[in-house]
Amino acid sequence: MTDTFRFPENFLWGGATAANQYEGGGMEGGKGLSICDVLTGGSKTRSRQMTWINRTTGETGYTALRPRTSLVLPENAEPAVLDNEYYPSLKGVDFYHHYKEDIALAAEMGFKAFRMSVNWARIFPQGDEEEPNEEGLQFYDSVFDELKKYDIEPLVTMCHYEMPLALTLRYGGWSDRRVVGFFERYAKVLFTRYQHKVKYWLTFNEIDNIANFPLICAGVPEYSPQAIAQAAHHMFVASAKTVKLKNEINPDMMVGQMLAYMPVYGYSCNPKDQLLAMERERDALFFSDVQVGGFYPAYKLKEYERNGVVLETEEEDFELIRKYPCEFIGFSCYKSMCVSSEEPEKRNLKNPYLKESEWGWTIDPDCLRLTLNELYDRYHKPLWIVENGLGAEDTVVDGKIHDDYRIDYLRDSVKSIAQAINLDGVEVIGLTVWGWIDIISAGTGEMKKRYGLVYVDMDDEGRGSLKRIRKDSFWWYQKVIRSHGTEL
Ligand code: BGP
Repeated sequence: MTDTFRFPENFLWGGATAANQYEGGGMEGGKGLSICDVLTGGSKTRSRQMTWINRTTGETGYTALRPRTSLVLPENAEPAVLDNEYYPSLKGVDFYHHYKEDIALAAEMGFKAFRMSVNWARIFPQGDEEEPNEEGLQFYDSVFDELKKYDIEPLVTMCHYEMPLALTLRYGGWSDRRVVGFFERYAKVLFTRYQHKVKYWLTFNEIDNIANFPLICAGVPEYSPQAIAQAAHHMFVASAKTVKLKNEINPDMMVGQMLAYMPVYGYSCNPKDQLLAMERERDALFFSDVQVGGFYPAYKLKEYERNGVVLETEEEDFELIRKYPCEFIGFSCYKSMCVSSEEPEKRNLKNPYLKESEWGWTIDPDCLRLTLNELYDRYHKPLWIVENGLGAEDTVVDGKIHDDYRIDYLRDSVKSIAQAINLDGVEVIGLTVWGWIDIISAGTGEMKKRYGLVYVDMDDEGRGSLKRIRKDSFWWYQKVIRSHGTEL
């Protein structure tokens, strides 16, 4: 094998999950409700819905959650868990009761890193309390201790597409400045308690997705440029304060940013297509420019001016943002996009050079090398691919799952990362394959959109034994890790 495929000895191979899709135990251990706990499952063609109850009349109902749209519930309606409805996030795939078994499987594959998230509402059930929920803290103590047993490094997201529902109802989520203080308190509790167990932290999962899903990303029901910009600003301030706090409590820890990144290709060599692609890439890069670069870029300030967006800020904000940038960049990268100046309203055109997954996501391994280079050139900070993988339907045949399609996808991804390291000199900390064990899909709430190297016996309605079964990709990844990426 040539040097092109050699990975550094200390490369952190592993897998990724998120509490709202994995953990379950949604009503146990004193946990409060999170936003996603009141969402039903959807499908490729049907959006997830928020369920609600009218406290006066007792009437119940459903409101669809659509991208780039405000969530408006009927008057007097409050989000609620209804009887006889299935809520994927409340159950996840029950890591809450299976964590020992799951971590043993991760260790068997040879994981060096394990990405997970702490469920904010398990620590602060309402979000605005003074004191944390000790039972919740103990749960994560047990999980981190179990990881330690196998020498697996946790990578912990502090807010992965969830926050206490009460923060949305009482404050409108991150659009309210007071939430910065609640997050600071939460961060302080996590850092103080886990400083000797967790080194790597990520603040907000896919922060740039706030522009598509302000409710899921930031607890903001309103979809407007003003509401989104203001909430994002508060998150930037919170991010800087989190880094500052970390330095004060224990500078050995590292706080990273987490970006959803998709290279955007111009459909043709028409310069107008390239300009449009540049603008679309900035939709994501703006967030790393602030959180990692430490400043508001001029292109965004101009856009705010054009759209009449006026930020409410405090004097110290910009200084904090400048002084306390994130120390590494974690990003998810699954696919690329394609845009044309002839149809600018279309956010993504079919790329004739690429195949697509069953869920219509392009299969484009080169997007990893492109992203790694783009981000490294721009910020010169270490990078971590914290999500990549293929969502596909699996079939169990005689108790086995032959998922060559997933192996093919991941093999090409690993090659692309190897090229960025060996040909381009990009500094890469690790790779945590998304949904290394089958979990609920964030976008559709389905179970059948599986990313796992380990199968979980459960269907879209939460029925099944929850038994864990090693797929063919499990053995493949084990080999890759053992050989430091030289045997693909
Ligand atoms: C990212 C999220 C994850 C995740 C993944 C796959 O956007 O950070 O939470 O689920 O995408 O998306 P999906 O589950 O919709 O297939």
